Amino acid sequence: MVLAFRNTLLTSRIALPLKCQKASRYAPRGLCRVVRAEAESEAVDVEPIPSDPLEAEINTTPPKQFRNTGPDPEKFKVQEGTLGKIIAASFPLVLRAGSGAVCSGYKVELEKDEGQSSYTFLTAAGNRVKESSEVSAFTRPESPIEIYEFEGCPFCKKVREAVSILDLDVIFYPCPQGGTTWRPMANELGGQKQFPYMVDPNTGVAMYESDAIIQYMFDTYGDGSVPRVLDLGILTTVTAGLGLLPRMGSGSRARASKIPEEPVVLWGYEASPFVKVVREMLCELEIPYLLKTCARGSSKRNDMLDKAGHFQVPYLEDPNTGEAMFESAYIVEYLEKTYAK
Ligand SMILES: N[C@@H](CCC(=O)N[C@@H](CS)C(=O)NCC(=O)O)C(=O)O
Repeated sequence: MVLAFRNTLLTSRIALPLKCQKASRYAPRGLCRVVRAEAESEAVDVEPIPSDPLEAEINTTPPKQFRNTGPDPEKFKVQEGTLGKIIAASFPLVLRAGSGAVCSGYKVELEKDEGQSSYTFLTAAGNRVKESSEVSAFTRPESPIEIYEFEGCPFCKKVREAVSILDLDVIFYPCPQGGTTWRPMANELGGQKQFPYMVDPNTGVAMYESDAIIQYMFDTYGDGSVPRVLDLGILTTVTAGLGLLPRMGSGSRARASKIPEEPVVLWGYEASPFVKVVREMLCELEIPYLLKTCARGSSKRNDMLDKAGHFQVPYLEDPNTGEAMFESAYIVEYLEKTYAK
C-alpha cells in the first residue's frame, strides 16, 4: 500500500501543539514527500523529493568545536555503582550473538606498526590490528535517516542493529510510552500508533514494520541481503525482547523533560552496554539524537580520534550547550542535570 500525503502533513504540522511545533524545526525532513509501505507490500514507491523551503530550516551539523567537560575516557571501566546496570545492559549483546557490534563485511588484519595515527584497539610486538568493513562500497545516505522508536521495543532493537551493521547515521526521535513530543509527531506523520517508524529524506520513503524497514535499509544502503541474525523471523524478535528484560523497561517510559532546540549527537553502536544506558536516558527524556554509528570496522572511529583525541563510546556532543563528554555514567548524569524536569 502506498500513500502520498504531503499536503495533509504540512497542514497537520501547523496544528501541532506548541512544544511539537518548536521541536519540529528539525524533525520533519521526511515531510517533503512521504511514501508509506507496509510489511506485506514488496514494492516501495520511490519518488524524487521536490525541493522544499522547509528543508532550509533543518541543521543537523553540529558546531566544530566543543568544550570537553567530562572526565578522561577509561576504556571498559565500569564506574562505581553502575556494575549491575552494565551487566544487565550486556544481555542483549549475548542473546543477540553480538549483532550490531560489527559492520557488514567486518575484517581484521595485522599491519606493521609504523606509528600510524589511525584507530586501532591493539598494538603489540611491532604490529597493530587493522579493522575494516565493506560499508564504504555501499551507497551512503546524504542526510541521516529518521527513526521514531523506543528503547524497550524488540522490533525497534532489530532495526537499530541493522543501522549499526550498515554504519548508517540516523536521527532517532524517542517515543517512550507516555511520551508527549515525538509520539504524537510520529502519529501525525505516519497515521498509525506503531513503532518503529522510519522516514528516509533521501528517497522520500517512509514506512512501518521492522522487517520491511530492515529489508529497505539493506536494499538501499547495503548489498540487498539481510544477515541471518536479523532474518530468523520470530526467533530474531524473541531474542531481541528477552535481551531487554534484565533492564526492566528502562528507557521505555517518558519522564518530564525539557526538549532541546537541536538533537544531541551520540557516537556509539547498538551492541555496547555502555551506549545502551545512555540511549535509555535519551529515550526517557525524549531527547532526539543524531547517532554517529561506529561499530567495529567503521571508518568513523578515525573521525572521533581526530576530533576528540581518543576513540571510546559512548561519546556525547551537545550543540545546545557546546559541551562534549566521554564516560557513560557522566553522560547519564549530564542528561539528567540538563534536561530532566
Ligand atoms: N568507562 C566507559 C567505558 C566505555 C567503553 O569501554 N566502551 C567500549 C565499547 S563497549 C569502547 O569504546 N571501546 C573502545 C574500542 O573498542 O576501541 C564508559 O562507561 O563509558
